[in-house]
Amino acid sequence: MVPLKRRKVAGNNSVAEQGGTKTPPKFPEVFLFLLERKMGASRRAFLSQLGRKKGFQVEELFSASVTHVISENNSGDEVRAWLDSQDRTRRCPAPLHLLDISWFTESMSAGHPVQILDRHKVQVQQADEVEVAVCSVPSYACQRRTSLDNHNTVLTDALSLLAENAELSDQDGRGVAFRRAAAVMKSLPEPVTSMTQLRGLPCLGEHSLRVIRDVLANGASREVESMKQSKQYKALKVLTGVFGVGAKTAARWIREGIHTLHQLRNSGHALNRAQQAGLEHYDDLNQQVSKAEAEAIQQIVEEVVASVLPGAKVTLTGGFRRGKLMGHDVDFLITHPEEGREVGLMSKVVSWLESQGFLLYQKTTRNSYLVSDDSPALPSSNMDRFERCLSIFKLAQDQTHRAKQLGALHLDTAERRRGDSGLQTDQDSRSQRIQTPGGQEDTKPWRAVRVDLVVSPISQFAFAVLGWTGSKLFERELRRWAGQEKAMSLSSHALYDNKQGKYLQASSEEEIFAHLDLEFIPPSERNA
Ligand code: 8GT
Ligand code: MN
Repeated sequence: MVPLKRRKVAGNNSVAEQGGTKTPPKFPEVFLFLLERKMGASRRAFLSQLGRKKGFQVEELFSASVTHVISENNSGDEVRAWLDSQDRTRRCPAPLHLLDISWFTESMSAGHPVQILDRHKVQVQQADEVEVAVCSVPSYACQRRTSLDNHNTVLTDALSLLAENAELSDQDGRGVAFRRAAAVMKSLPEPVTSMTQLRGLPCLGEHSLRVIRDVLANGASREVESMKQSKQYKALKVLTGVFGVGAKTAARWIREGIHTLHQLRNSGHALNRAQQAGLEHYDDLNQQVSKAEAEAIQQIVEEVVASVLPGAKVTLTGGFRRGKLMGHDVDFLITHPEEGREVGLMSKVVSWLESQGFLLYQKTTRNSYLVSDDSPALPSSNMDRFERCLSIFKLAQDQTHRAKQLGALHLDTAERRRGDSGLQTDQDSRSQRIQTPGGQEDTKPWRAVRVDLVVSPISQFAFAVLGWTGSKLFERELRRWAGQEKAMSLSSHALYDNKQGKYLQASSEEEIFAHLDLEFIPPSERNA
């Protein structure tokens, strides 16, 4: 039992540090700000202290988090004029209340925030746009439609760069905050030209607002520009541009003084197979993949899949499914309408592609989600079924060469159907397939493209297609929505309802959105 006096202090001083940890505020939704104008500094200090004693959060400085502005002896227009002079944008969903001191004193006597009545509100002549500001942008990206039509690319590029830098610097929390801010700006129906347009928008933290203000005022953000020029950022970009190199490895190399590919090659570091391939095909892999190239690869994958398992279905996922015209890789999801028929499919597809010389690199793994995801464990029978192949494809550059690649495939398919061994193609005949009619090898008539293949059983297909369509932030927000708002766990395999203690089945993306109580957002509007 805590002595009465101590308990009182602890209870009353909600914002005080208690042994290093903050006690939760009594009214977490309420942030008061007392206007000093006409009230005077000493009365303001006294009232602020009183408020805190009663368990209210009273802000010293006016900021985005304030929900109630209390003034004394000010007209509505005076309060309004003061508010307009403040550099502030508000967050959803808290409306900003402009209140008279009477609301404050009544709340103090009541010991809680009393209901706001008309007589508590300061009277403003013209329509108070701040008070009526509607919260038209919901705060989870999965509640919004975000097409590719971005009206604020300068702002979103700046915020995305800060996000990228944070992620490359092992600061994922900051990265997500900038990604969310960028996503809100992407969803806006028109270009932002003034800070007042940001009123009521969610997910815009102090730092993001500072960057936006800078861009609006000066055309660019000083912070972003100097970051782009920094040695650290440049080196992180170059090194993580090598397929198989993550932020941690890059940071370690930078600490050893490695900043360029040249230095990496000469460092004597033993690179793994993925990194060797990444270094070898660096230029190709850092060049965007076009929709036409993605479609050419799709045709190849479809041919191979059809010959290995007739009836199996190939779906192009990732950014291309969202309507993007360019991407950094090509993602495919493969399934078969009969549960279980997909078992063993991946290894056959990969052997085929390899035997035809289509793969410059490949690594097939059991899906790592099952190990790392915090959703409940899935039945172990699923464990070996969900396979993924990370590969680097060798794609012929032009139509003639592509036709040859496919032609060779057809030939082998026919041979295979006759019972010949299509898998035994040797290296020589493989390389012939990219030779010109004269037998002379072009100056590299092909390019390397990153391709991800995933095989899913049909029972998990809807979850897999939703999970692999992206965008990354949209996926993250879907999972956050599921967890925080619905007490459910969503993964690329399943949806688990924690309250009912059971998995919810779905055979389409629409059904998953419905389980989550979300309006269906089509792929083309998931570009958050
Ligand atoms: P891009 O056009 O630059 O390629 O962009 P993208 O296609 O949107 O991004 P991506 O990095 O290729 O990822 C595509 C989708 O796959 C994203 O939604 C991402 O969350 C998802 N994804 C991975 N890795 C994994 C993974 O290991 N498992 C699953 N289920 N999804 C993944 O990127
Ligand atoms: Mn992709």
